Amino acid sequence: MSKVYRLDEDSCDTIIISDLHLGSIVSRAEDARHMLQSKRFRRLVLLGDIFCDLDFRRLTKQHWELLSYIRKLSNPKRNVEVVWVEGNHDRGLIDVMSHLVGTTAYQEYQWDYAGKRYLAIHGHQYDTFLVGNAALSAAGEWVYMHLQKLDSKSKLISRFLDRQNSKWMHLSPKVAAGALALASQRGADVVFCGHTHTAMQAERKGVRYFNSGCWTTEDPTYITVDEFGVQLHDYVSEQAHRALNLEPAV
Ligand SMILES: [Mn+2]
Repeated sequence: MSKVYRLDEDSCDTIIISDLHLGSIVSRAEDARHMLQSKRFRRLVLLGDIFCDLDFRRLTKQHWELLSYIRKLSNPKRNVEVVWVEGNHDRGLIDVMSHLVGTTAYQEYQWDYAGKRYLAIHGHQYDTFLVGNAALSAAGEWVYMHLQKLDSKSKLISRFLDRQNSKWMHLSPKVAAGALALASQRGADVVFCGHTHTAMQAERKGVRYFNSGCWTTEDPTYITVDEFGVQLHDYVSEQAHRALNLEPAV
C-alpha cells in the first residue's frame, strides 16, 4: 500500500470505512470515532460489516459512542450524507440500525463527484467460499467468536486468525476482480469494497479498485475522496506523524 499523507489536510468530500465489527472485542470503535471527529466531510460511506452480529448486548460503551456520533453526523443541519452499504454481518440488522443512526441502507451505492462515477459494494458477493458454504461459514464464525472471548486480553489470536482467514481464502483478488467487473457494467471509474480486511488498490482497463481494509486489527485503514483523488489512509501511521508534527521546533 502506498502511503502518501497530506498532514495539513483534514477535510475531504467523502470518507469510506468498513468492517468495524461492532460487538466484537477487536473492534476499534473509539479510534474510528476519533478519526471521524478529526475530519470535515460531506459524505460518509459505512461500507458494510459495521456490526459483528445480531447481539446488541455485546456492544460496549465505546461502540455505542461511535453509533451516537454517526447519528449526530446524520442530523440534516450537519449537511453530511451518511450511507450504509450492507455487509454479510449486517444482514437482519441494517433496517433497524440504519433508522436508529439516521442513515440510508443500500446493497450498493453509486455517486458522482468531480466528473467521476464512484461505486461502493461490501464485496461478500464475490466471496465464493461464503456464497457456496453458508453452513461451514456459520460454523467458522461461531468458533471465531468463542476464540475471541478466550483471547480477550491480547486479542493477538483473533487478529492473527482474521488475517489468516482472509489470506487462506485468497479473498482479495476474488473481490477485486468481481468488483472491477461490476464497475465496468455500471460505468463507474472507481469501485470500493471492504470485506477482505486487507486494504489495497488495483487498476484494470482504466477502472480503479480500492479496498478500505478494516477496524479490527492493529493497522486500521480508511479511504478519502477529494479533489486530489482517492487516498488510502493508515490511521496509526497518521497518528504517529501527527504527534511528531506537534513537537515544538528545535
Ligand atoms: Mn464482510
